[in-house]
Amino acid sequence: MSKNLVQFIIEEQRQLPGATGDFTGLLSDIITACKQIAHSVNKGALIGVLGSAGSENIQGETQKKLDVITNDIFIEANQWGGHLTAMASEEMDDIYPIPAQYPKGKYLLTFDPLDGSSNIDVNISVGTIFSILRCPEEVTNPTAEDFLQPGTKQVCAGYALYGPSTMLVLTTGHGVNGFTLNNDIGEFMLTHPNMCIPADTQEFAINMSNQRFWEAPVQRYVEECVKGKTPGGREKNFNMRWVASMVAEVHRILTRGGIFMYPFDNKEVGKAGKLRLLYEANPMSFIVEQAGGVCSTGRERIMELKPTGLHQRVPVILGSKNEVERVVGYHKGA
Ligand code: AHM
Ligand code: MG
Repeated sequence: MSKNLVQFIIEEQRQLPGATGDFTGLLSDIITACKQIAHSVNKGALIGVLGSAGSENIQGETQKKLDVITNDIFIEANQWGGHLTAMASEEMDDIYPIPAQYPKGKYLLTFDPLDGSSNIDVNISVGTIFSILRCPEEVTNPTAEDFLQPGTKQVCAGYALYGPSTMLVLTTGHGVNGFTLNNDIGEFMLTHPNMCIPADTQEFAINMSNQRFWEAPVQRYVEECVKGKTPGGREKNFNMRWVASMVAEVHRILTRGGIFMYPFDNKEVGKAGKLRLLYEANPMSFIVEQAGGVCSTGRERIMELKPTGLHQRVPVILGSKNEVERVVGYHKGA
């Protein structure tokens, strides 16, 4: 029988001298949260959780009922265990310090509880993204500033994908492993060990409706993909996908390769892209790089950016090495 996620983490932790089990405890709380979210997402209309919550988050986006419910699930599951000092989420304006009645721990947790939530009412895959950072030493009353660490400082990153099956994909900096939820026994089982992204691909993902707002290097890359094996194009033909759920796109890329772009655009002044650095771009970059892929804004490696704000947005170009490097090369030449 394959091992479950907690067994896997305990075995990984045994390799690390001085490990206290704290991290395993935190991960097990995160797993509980993801199982609860899977349950809510799966029951959908049967338990009345679809539709709008009638509120807006800090990004000015209308919150779905499930955005709010899943945010609460994540907080409830992770605040009591004594592993965290604070949390930050896409759905909360400010950080969430661990309330005084619970013990505090040494980690910080950032998350997007339900990414791709515009898909929820139409029953298309959505996901949860999370990232674990160390709380700076001797900080007991954390501020947003303590979260502003580059992605290279992440201890762990993962996502849960609520699709035809529920999966949890994870890295602690030693490769990427995927686990599938066996609903009969309520455990995530190791089904996709050592996930690797092929260096080459013939599949790209981008929201083409934003084409007129892109910069020249992305215009050029996509134009060449679309032309394929015709004059002015490439040596191969390309296929295109756009699920509008980053978790589903990244999962596809981890499974069969591809390139995903939510690049810089000039659609709205002051928005350097759509996706958020701390709880979307950084965790996905950690996973993709650990699987042999590349992640860039077009100009810089995402994980080396020094964050300036909790909800900062960044351009994201990630996936198969040779294609991402090509796009980065076009930026250099521009
Ligand atoms: P969300 O966090 O508000 O759900 O937005 C993030 C999502 C990504 O999952 C997806 O890649 C992108 O936004 C879709 O954007 P668009 O609506 O432009 O297709
Ligand atoms: Mg999101």
